[in-house]
Amino acid sequence: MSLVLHASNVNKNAFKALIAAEYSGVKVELVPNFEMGVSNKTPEFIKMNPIGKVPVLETPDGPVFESNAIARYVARLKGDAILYGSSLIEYARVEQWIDFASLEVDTNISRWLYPRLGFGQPYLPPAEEASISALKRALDALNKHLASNTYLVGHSITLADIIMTCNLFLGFSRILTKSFTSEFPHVERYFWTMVNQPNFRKIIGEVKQAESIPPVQSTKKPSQLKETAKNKVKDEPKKEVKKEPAKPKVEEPVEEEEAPKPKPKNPLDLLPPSKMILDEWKRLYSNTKTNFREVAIKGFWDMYDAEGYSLWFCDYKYNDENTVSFVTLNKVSGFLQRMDLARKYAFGKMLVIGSGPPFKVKGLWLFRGQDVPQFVLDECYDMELYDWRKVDINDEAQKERVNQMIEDAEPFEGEALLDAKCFK
Ligand SMILES: N[C@@H](CCC(=O)N[C@@H](CS)C(=O)NCC(=O)O)C(=O)O
Repeated sequence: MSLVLHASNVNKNAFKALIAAEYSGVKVELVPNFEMGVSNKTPEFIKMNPIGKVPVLETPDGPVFESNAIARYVARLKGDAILYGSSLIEYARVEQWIDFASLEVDTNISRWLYPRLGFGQPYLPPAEEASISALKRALDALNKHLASNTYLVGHSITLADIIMTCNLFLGFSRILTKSFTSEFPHVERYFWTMVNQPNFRKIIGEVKQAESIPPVQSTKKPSQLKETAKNKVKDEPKKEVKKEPAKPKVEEPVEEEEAPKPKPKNPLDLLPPSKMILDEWKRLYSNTKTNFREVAIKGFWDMYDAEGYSLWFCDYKYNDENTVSFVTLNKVSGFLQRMDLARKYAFGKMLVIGSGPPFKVKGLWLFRGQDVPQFVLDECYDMELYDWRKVDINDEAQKERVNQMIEDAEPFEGEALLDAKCFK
């Protein structure tokens, strides 16, 4: 018998086991035609989980409920337990972060979100304030940890990352807007890196950050509200009306479905045509193996169109946090991955500089148009981790700096290069 997971395919608690299954090579199937509020109320379901909540995993040895327990079972099934670290202390830390993800992060996101959506606890402003400040405290601690760690434990993804990311997913997709999360830049980097890993993407799909905080919904249906008004007796003693917690129709907030809108044209496509063909420059860069200065750099300036394109230097704002080489390199790789959306309009070089920590990260970018494109600023949160300065190409010193960045000149500004990465 294979493992059958009872849940719908939009349930972040079910994602935990499904992603763990991808990493550990375990086959888990979602039960077909699961209907929230119906399938989990049948006597057969209640036999598997007496509280009637999802997810539940059916195993050859009987059912398991509670999503973290299910994810642990799946992660350990194959015996090698790659998702649990490689020592007793790592195992303990995986458990530590699983508890933190559940009790400090998920609890506070849920206490903020669900009352607004009209389920669970009634909406009470002081309770909301308390959950927001508890959530900020948790995210601040997580942010500090992630400033010098790519993952929660050790040097690869563990079950703790899977559970933390699924919990953050609920927040990022429903209530944690950019203006809230930008206070926690390392959490942002971590979250977007995780959800873009193929094993996460396969299960969660594309993630979009909430653009606004959901408005407070009434916990009563319009018909119930009418009833309340009708039945209100004049001399009824004044007492707080106890709100019936509304039964969730959906097990989890689901991305609201929007009618597909025609894709607006990127404003950069509306600029006057340029004589510079970005792909030609990228080809020249990639194909030049010798005489780089004479061939590629000279070719670059020959084709450069200062009206259709602009050049930008960027400097990482938090270089003193770059104390671990591979974490710094991962940060830069993540940035370049997230710049994928600008491939048609940009070319970049990112240098990781220094022979020891703290490493400096500096870059050079060529963008279509005269500004850093707005859609890049909006969609790639890494942009705000850097100071941006437009290159003045009439200044020979700046031009020479551009050349050195394109050709990975070493030493660069007197220092060795740890790495040079190219976005093309
Ligand atoms: N601690 C549980 C929470 C399960 C839970 O709250 N499930 C929700 C959907 S995400 C549910 O089944 N709600 C239905 C209900 O409350 O009757 C877990 O992690 O599995």
